[in-house]
Amino acid sequence: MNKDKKKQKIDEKSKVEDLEEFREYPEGKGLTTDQGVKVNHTDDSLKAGKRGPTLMEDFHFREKITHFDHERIPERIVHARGAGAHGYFECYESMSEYTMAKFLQEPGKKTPVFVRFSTVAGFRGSADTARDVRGFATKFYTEDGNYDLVGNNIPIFFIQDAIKFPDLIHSVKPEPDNEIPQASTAHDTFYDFVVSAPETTHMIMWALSDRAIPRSYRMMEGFSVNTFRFVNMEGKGRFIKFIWKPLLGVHSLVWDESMKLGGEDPDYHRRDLYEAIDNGDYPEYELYVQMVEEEDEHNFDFDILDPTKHWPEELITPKKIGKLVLNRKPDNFFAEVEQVAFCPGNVVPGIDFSNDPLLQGRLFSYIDTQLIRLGGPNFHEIPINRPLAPVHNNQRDGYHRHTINTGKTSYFPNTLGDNCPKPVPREDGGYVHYMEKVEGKKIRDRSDKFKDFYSQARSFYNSMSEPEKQHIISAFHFEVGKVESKEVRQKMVDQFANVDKGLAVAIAKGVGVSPPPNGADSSTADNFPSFSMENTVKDTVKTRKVAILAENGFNYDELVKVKDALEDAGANSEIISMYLGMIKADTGQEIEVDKNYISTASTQFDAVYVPGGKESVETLKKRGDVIHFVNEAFKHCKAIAAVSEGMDLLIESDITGFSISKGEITSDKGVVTTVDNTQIKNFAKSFIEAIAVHRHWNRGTKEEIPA
Ligand code: HDE
Repeated sequence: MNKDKKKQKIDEKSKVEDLEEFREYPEGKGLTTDQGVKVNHTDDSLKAGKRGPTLMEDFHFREKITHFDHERIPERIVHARGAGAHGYFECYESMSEYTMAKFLQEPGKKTPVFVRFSTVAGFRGSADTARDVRGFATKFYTEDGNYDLVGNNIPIFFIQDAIKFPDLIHSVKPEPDNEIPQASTAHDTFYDFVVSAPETTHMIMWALSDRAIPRSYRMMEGFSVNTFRFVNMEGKGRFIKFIWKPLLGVHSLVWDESMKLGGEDPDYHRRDLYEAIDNGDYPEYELYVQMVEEEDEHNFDFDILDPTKHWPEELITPKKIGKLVLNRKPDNFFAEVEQVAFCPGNVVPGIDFSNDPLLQGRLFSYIDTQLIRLGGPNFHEIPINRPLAPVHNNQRDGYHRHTINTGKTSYFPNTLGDNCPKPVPREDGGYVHYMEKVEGKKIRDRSDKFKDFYSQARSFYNSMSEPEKQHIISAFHFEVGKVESKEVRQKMVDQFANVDKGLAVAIAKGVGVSPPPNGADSSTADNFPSFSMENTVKDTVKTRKVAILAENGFNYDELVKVKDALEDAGANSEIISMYLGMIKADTGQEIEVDKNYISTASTQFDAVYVPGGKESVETLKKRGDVIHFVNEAFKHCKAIAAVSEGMDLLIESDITGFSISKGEITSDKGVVTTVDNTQIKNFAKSFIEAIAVHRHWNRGTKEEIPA
């Protein structure tokens, strides 16, 4: 349909409605060919006799097989594995003082969006929970055209100049001789690159932190990474970076858990996203912008154009400007998630680029990759990529052209077509590039401040809580421990001595090389609390998943009252038992089991609850898989609660190092217990508080637990 004829108002649903003309509904319909011819038999090809050869004239067979043969397109060279959803962005307050971007002018204005989350290194079929950076790409379908905010969940990047991107990615992808390992940085070529390009140091600190193993796409931040520019109606520019902050807080898995989930549920993040939308628990994030006045460009210890440097929130306060809500799953994964094409170069009036050399290269790469991935220059016409704003220009033809351009002129200027489509003046919304003065000699070099590779890496380490530091050291042990070249392992230790000597000594110990003779002391570096996930929001259990372990003979009240309290607080719970079907309480009521121990694992829950009931707990205590379930949840630092006889299961398992109730409700290191089931309401409250903490890192003996 001609968009000019459609109503021009763009609201939160307009992209979803725009896609309607392309949706196909099979319900109650007859089978047809691609030509619309009704098909009356699709089980046998047309043959010359019952046992004879298939005939070429069987157009239905030919069409069906041919289409199948051509179903695959190249996967993305990076960010191949992902999941996406529709939603809207709502502006909180007018940003007209800073930008003329139309979607940021009016409080309450809603703009439809499509978001794709991804991992970077793995192939399209790889596991969601691999240690990796996550992509967080948002397409805003604004009235001024599409704006793509193509960010990551880590605020900086490995390299400073896009020219090194192919080298970086060749080193991280599976090695070329054997295509091993899948979706993992833990191999020789990657760390060989790291030690050869020390600008990677800061990013490695983030990538080996818990940021790289998020609990959920719904619980991670998003960063523009690159420096952009806001430009207002008067033409004044400011340097900016964007941050998405999830309302549920920023939370991670633990490494052992993320590895196990890779096998137990490789679709863990994708499933989590779609389940949340199905349950009406729409993922929400607030958009913040950090702004730097042009006159302050050089007032920082770091160069604000250097993508390996973060803009600490403590130095450049983020301003909250709006909210993103994801409220609709795609109807068809290929048509929407696979074919969506993001490009950081898709900007609208009011948003412009900086000279960040990584960004400059990105502006070229994305369109280039879409040309091969989506098969030609008309990928902007694929429904998910079509802007809601009308498109008029003299671009013509090419593979898969949909638009039927009318008229004789496909050139400008012209007289035969009244010079249309004509350039639009700035006042009427025509995009005018920011008039930045640029001069210089043609050189292959970078600004001096770019050459400080270590200061922010030190600040990052110094800003971590003790458990976060321990997790980083363990991540180094895993990653560098997988490197076969002893020389590269030694170089890693020597390089990270520039971050912190204690860190380097700890790495050396785990990977069998010499500790460094000298090194930096990160405790003298700046401390930025915003770098640490420890300081994130921990006031909600909304959408957290709780496993309730019960068998026949469970205590009905103890189970149901806690289950209800969890649900009231917004958490979800599932009953796990030996077999699917119904289990019976000691007072006769029946309740349906959601999962058994074969079909799930503790890794798929945020917390565990064991209600009492003598017979139920006696059965649980005898089962190795149940003991393993509890041990594993404890090892992964999850909240665990048990009431009355349920406490016996905790005693039977291998978990230790916390106090258990002798009467009153006891909550210690995330283990909440009570012998007194008349207190169930307060007990549930303590359990909910323990779940909201997300993980209880202060459990001393968890390494000794056999799970
Ligand atoms: Fe990308 N990146 N990238 N990237 N990137 C791609 O484009 C590239 C970088 C990011 O869900 C590719 O369509 C270069 C930083 C996301 O579809 C490709 C450089 C950040 C996605 C490409 C970078 C990103 C991509 C592959 C300079 C965070 C997935 C497929 C070193 C701000 C988007 C595609 C989606 C995808 C190039 C670095 C984010 C090859 C040259 C920094 C979220 O064009």
